[in-house]
Amino acid sequence: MRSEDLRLYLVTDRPLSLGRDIDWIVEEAVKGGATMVQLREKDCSTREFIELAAKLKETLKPLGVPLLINDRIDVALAVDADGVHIGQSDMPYKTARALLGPDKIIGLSVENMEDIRVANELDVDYVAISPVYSTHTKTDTAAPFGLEGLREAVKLSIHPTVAIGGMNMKTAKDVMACGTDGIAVVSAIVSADSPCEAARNLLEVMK
Ligand code: TZP
Ligand code: MG
Repeated sequence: MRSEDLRLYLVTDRPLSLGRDIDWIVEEAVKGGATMVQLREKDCSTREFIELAAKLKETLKPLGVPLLINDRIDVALAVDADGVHIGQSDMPYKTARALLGPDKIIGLSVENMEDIRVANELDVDYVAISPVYSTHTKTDTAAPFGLEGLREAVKLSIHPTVAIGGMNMKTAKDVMACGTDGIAVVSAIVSADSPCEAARNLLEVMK
């Protein structure tokens, strides 16, 4: 994985997609410049998860945009996705790495400075600083880092970082100024009238 892939990282959310097809949202976002995609499904059968993932892989592969699967190592293996994103309560990193092998991307959410110190001892591909701001999209989060905390977290991490939680047109510029490699975005893209325009505009303010 290249750290540039983290620049505009789309995380999907079907309930927030205003009834539109996930495949369409992803395609539009990538047209607008999204650099990586994570399929995140919280309420979905395994079969449907695999079907969605296989479809997205077909869409993204020719575009050269990596597809990661949230939490589900089995789903990632089933569709030969580019990797997974795991949280602090998901499968332990070392177990996920053993199952996926050395070449897949594994990203890990870190929720405080201690999580970052622990991640520094692991060969994860990136860490997601989670959350930077509190957000309606995910309410069971740890305390937000804020900009000060994000700056410190980026300095402490030996791995590439992506900021998540409350990333939008108002926050993206200040967040990037903290030195992070990119932003991971849910609602500001999936709930936008035009996910393509939303992605393009975000990249513009991040310059
Ligand atoms: N993990 C930490 S915050 C978050 C996730 C999945 C949701 C971010 O959503 P939004 O709408 O971009 O604030
Ligand atoms: Mg998780």
